[in-house]
Amino acid sequence: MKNPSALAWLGILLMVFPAARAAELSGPPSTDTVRVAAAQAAKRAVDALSPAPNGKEENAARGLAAQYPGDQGIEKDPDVFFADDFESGTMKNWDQQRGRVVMTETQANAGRWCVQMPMERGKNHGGDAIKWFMPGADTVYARFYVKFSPDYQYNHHFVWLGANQRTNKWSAFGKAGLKPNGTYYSTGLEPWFAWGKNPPPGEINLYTYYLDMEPDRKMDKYWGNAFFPPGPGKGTAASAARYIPPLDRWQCWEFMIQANTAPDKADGKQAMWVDGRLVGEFTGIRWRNDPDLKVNCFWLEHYGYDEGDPTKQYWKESQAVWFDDVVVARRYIGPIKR
Ligand SMILES: [Ca+2]
Repeated sequence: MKNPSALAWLGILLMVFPAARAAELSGPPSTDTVRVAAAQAAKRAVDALSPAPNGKEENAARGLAAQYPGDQGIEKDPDVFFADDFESGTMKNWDQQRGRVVMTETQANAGRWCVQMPMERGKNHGGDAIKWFMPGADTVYARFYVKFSPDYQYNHHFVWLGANQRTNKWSAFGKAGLKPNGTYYSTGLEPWFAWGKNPPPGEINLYTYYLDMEPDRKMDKYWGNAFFPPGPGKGTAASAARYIPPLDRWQCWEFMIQANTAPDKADGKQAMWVDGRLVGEFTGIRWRNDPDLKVNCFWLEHYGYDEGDPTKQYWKESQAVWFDDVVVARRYIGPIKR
């Protein structure tokens, strides 16, 4: 089933993500009204592109990757849960993959191989690959390299870290629109188009499901809450602090979740980096009320062109992303030491 039809693909999605994808497929045209409000509130939005992430530069020596030039051997580090440079030319290191996942020997960030996930209008919704590392940890970082096609537009959802119950590896999936019940939390490092205010591929933000998240009061639904740079609060879309990633160039993205230390304490955090520079750091997050609920899943995803995709008016026939050099670890990883 290399190229499932749109219907077949929908069937697969509904089987695996009954609530999430069904909600998105059947939901109203603009599901992310929390973000609409944020975007509308951003009256002070500036049109100038951010030239570079405006956070402080991470100390390279602090990064785990600094100890492993070329990432060689990094997968054996005791702090690493998972690493894949795709040099096997396969997706054998992943637990599962779906949709358009294409191994390619051209354009790798490092080595010979990388993985391409194209998205083709009317044919598919992109592709994805999932890796679990049960039972997981309270603090998890994920770093990957990404490149967008030169004429890329926007997507609906992107790369994700999730916390599932030890006894149910799917508990964080299929929760779009639902009130958090303490059995999961998740965050996605995503580019957001801000209803056209942000040029492609959109500004990076963390799209987050957590215990104390805010509902969409108009719809009485719980869509992911977006955290925009620079923190520590949620911020607003298309602000002066936004970071718009470049197209047609490999770049190093990293994000982390640190769970709260007690059920009643909002002392958790999350953060994101581009090319080793801190872009956003967000605190005061109560992710969970069960200390056993740990971050244990990494989802490499390029998803869109679905019925709930708010970027519909910008769709083109096809667009693609390439991924390479994935590392998931207990501590800050940082860019590859070349
Ligand atoms: Ca590679």
